[in-house]
Amino acid sequence: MTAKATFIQKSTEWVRKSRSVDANLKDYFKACKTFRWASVEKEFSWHKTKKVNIVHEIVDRHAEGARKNKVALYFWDPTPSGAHPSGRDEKYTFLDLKRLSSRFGNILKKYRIKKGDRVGVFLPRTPELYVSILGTHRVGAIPVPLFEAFMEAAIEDRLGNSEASFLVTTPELLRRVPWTRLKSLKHIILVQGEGAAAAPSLGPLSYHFYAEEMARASDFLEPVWLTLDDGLVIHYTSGSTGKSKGVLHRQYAMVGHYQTSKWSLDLREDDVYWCTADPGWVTGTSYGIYGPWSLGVSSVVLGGRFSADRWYEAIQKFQVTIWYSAPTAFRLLMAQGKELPKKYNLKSIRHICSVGEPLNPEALRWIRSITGKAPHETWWMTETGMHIICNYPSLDFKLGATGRSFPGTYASVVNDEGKEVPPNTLGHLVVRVGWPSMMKEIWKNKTKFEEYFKIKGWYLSGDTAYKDKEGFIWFAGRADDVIKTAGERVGPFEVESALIQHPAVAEAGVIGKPDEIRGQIVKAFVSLRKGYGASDILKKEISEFVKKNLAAHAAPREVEFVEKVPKTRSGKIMRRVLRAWDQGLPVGDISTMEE
Ligand code: 6R9
Repeated sequence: MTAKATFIQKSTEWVRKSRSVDANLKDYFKACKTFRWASVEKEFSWHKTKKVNIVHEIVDRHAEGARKNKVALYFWDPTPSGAHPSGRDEKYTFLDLKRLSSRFGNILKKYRIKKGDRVGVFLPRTPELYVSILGTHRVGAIPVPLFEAFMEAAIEDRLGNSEASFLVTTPELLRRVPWTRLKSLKHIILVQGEGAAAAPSLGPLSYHFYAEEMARASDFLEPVWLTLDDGLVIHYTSGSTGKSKGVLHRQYAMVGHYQTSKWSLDLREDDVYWCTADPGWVTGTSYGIYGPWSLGVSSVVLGGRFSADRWYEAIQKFQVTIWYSAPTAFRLLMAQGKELPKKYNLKSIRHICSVGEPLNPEALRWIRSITGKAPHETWWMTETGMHIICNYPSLDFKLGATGRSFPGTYASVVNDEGKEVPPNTLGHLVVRVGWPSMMKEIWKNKTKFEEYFKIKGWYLSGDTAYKDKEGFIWFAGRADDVIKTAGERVGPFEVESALIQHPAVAEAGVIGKPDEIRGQIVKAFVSLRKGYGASDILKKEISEFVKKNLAAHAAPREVEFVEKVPKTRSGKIMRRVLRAWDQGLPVGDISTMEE
């Protein structure tokens, strides 16, 4: 493996912590020696009762104890809508969530959804989304959360592959659900939004309205008791080849969510925590639902679109103490300038974490300048289910470094033969197998699952990295062609497949192009079919086409027309050549390229 240039600069600047800093994890190095995951199991009711269901651990046990009337969820969406002309500003206690998720569970039960069945949750970020996920857990079924931005092809892939038999959505989003092609789908619950008046015609499918069904359902439903190995959630995520993969987690993952939320997010009883991620992304479940609520912490959820004003206002309004967000969001806030944050009081913040892509030192410094706190990196993946490499509140760190292995895990850097490499050598970022939140399987794809473990004893992340002499791991890039745009994983193959469905496109090759705000943007190289002429209008049309058919975030922000898409003799698109073209660099060895 050869060292590649990356946009992370090796720095020697430190973020120093004062000795008096109060943190849940006081002595990182001691914890690395003494900490055992088994000790965390005692924090859960199932340790004594042997009755397992995550909804009991994150909702019911609080609702039945001292946290009964504590606010679990603060929901705010000031955007006016048909059903909510003055927006929404709501609070839900743990007891409320127990009752509501029991009602939803009773609806699922009525329609014979049972343990292990998959329930698609395709909703905007609203309290109903959280209630649906919790209710799904209550009956032991497996939620498949889907981003609101997904279009037909993405929905078809995910609901088709997971064979979901039940779907919760809104009348508006339903228009993008190709239900005639989803043979397993039996029932749809419509959460009324705007334009719900017209009852849709859904052929043989049964559909029902959320509000009506919830009003009729009982407030009580004992969770279906499971084993620690039973399914928890499926998150679809992109790889470099083929369709998206369904990453299935197990109930036992809660052990990892709990401890990382405690030590890395530093969550405490009186915190007000804001995770800005949508549950369509693993961050929005592991750390938007499971982790914080396993600790009984109050969470803020903000609905609607991104707006810098509203984000600052949310921090002030809820007196947010712990903020978990992503570099793209920090950069977007940064782009809005210094004057805006001065209008708000951001002093409540005690700790900030960042995830999804490398945090540039400028973004870190900027967030520190407006809040007084430096964002701390957390590196992990849909597949790891929980934080693996982090910077910790009580530990000094080097600006730009990804961090150190979470106590009880061991991340390292190896060469192609699986041998750990000396300091400052680039290699594959790997994790020693056996942490609590590791995925259980790739849904219906054993081969893909096994690919992660082809180096014996290690989980192969697909990232490249190096470790420095002090033991910090530095993320360098992806070893494969996966694109991270605004923190979201996009597989080039999925975008290429969408592109070639456009009548003008003969061939397409897709890469991630470095971008100041988004980290990377999706760039497509396209060759046209005979009879089509290159034009800016066509570029726009092609990009819109992907937006409409796949998802907005996957649509190419840049389209470049080429005579021919470079391919190997065996027909593989040479993205390396595309990247060189894009950067105006020499293309290197192209001896395997087709004539
Ligand atoms: C949680 C999540 C995983 C990929 C991962 C890596 C990138 C995540 C990062 C980071 C640098 C960090 N990534 N955190 N890169 N620094 N702190 O992001 O899951 O969407 O599956 O993506 O994201 O490339 O391999 P997921």
